[in-house]
Amino acid sequence: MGKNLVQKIFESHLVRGRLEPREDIAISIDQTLTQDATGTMAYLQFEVLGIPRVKTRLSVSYVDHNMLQTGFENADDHRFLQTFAAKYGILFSKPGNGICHQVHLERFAKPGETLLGSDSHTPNAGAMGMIAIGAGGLDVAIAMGGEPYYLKMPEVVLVRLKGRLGPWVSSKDIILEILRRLTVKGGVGKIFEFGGSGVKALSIPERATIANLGAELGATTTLFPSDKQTLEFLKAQERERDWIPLQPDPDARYDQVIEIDLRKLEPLIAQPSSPDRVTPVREAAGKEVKQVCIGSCNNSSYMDLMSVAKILKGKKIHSNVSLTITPGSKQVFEMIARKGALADLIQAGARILESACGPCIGMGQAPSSDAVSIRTMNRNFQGRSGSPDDQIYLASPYVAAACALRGIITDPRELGQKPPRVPMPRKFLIDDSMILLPSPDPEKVAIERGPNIKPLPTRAHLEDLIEGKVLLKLGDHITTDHIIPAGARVLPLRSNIPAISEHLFERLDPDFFKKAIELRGGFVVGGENYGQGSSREHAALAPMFVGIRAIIAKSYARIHRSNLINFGILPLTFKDEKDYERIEQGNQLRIEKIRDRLQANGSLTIQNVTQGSAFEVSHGLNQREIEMLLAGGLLNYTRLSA
Ligand code: MIC
Ligand code: SF4
Repeated sequence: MGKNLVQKIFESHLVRGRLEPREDIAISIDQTLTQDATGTMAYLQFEVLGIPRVKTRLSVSYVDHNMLQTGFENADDHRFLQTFAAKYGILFSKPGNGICHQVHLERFAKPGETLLGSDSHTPNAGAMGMIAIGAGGLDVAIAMGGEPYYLKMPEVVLVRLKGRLGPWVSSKDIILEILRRLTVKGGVGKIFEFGGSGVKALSIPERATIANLGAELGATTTLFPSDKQTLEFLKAQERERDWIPLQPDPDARYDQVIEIDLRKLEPLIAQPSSPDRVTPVREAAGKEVKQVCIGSCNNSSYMDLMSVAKILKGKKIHSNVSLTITPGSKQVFEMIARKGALADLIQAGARILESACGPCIGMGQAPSSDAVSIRTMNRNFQGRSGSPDDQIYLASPYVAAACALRGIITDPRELGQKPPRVPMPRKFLIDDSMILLPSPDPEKVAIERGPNIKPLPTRAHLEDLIEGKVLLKLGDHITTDHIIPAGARVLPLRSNIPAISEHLFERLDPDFFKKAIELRGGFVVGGENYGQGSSREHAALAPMFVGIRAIIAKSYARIHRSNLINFGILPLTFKDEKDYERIEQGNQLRIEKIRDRLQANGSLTIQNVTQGSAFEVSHGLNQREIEMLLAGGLLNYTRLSA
């Protein structure tokens, strides 16, 4: 029986289990990446493991999120990360070198290898034919310690592309079309493997746009073959030696097949406030636009920005529009500068931002009240931009450029017959001077810990009885941005759990933290896809810190469910969804004999003390997860089994 590409890479990394859908497996990890907003926690956790040097082939620590230095906090975190990397054998990508996913694609992603990253858009590197998975920081810490990564073998979906994209239609529209069809939970438990004749014409940056946004489907990852395009890109990055060809067998089997005829696609746009609210641009056309943001880890490549510069060259953006440009990396930044494209963007009226996440995560550039903002990014969850009533639309650089010129939502096909041509450069500008190598004398390196770096909160083993109030009852698709917001105010507290916990659920209930502390914890009830979006483990650490021991929801997003387990919080699901309807905020709940029931792998009964009733919940935990929970989380579990 022929193998698909996912099976081939998993097979060469399989440590435990069988490669059948939904089987528990463990794979070895070749590379890891962290960014500063999740990295500080990941490294504090790695430190607890007591291992002198990382055991991975390559680990890179990036600084790209917490770049506004309005106080000492972010700069302190950067110093901690730099000294930590030097001591423990990790490459350190300095602030200014670029956004983790773009830099990793340029300099490190390698066909056939595995990458685990503490950021949900790690699958970006799947464009290079590698298995790249987003996870919580603790999972990444454990992988740096040489342990395999555990997951349920996902189903493999073949996305068969045929034909070629028409003028002004871009790879962003391919993934927006998939989001339109499958929604933000359509990819949970799945890997999307791209194939078909239409793949051949897509360059690596175009593939990365798709793989990156695959995270919004809830997918485990997205994977492309390694072919001529891969070789061409690696050659241009002076990394030809990293290339191997990788294709599925001709008779490979897939669990599902999706077909997309590229000729039929048109420019698309995701409307506020979910990446799957996709419609043709022409249907949203005419709305007044006040802000356009081009860049982020999506669509910030050299080719993306060159094409925007060519569209804007010699023109002026609309007087009502604020346009920002974020080059994805120093490589991109310097190349557009040397080519003169940067000057074209500046003359057109663009505001140039540093190579960092910036507006994408609300680190500046919050739009004006109720304004329509067109962004080439990957997330438009309400309020993420920093303005509570934001109207964020997601679209390609072509659409963004057209909107910046006209000041209204505009189908880029109105700009002319064809977009300007931007070929792949034969050579990218290679300068790795902002990637620091680890110290050859690690014992001499002292780790700098400013006052913002607080010790890791710990937790004892799981209680046998959990009792408390339903502190919050929520609907479907609660994102980790709802649970722990990011943005300029909260992000600097990522290495300080007591302080960040004060922001827990603040956008949904400003008194949540006070209530949880007074009542010493309680329960949170959620709907479908609870915890979608970011990999931030603070969305589990902060609940743990305030004493929450169980969440009850209809279903969970993959990374958040793992994070809950990692920090000893039970991710329970309703057996009968009517029980979700019955339960009310403020109800007193009680779960008894938890340890015995889990040890016997049985379901749990929740007594609703207020209503005088009881209902059953399932946990769906495997044996390893049960043991982790009983131990009070992954760190305790790992130390016990060491
Ligand atoms: C995001 O896009 O939400 C982030 C910020 O990059 C997160 C990571 C984080 O919260 O630090 C992600 O995608 O995992
Ligand atoms: Fe940064 Fe935004 Fe990409 Fe997250 S999605 S890594 S915040 S640019």
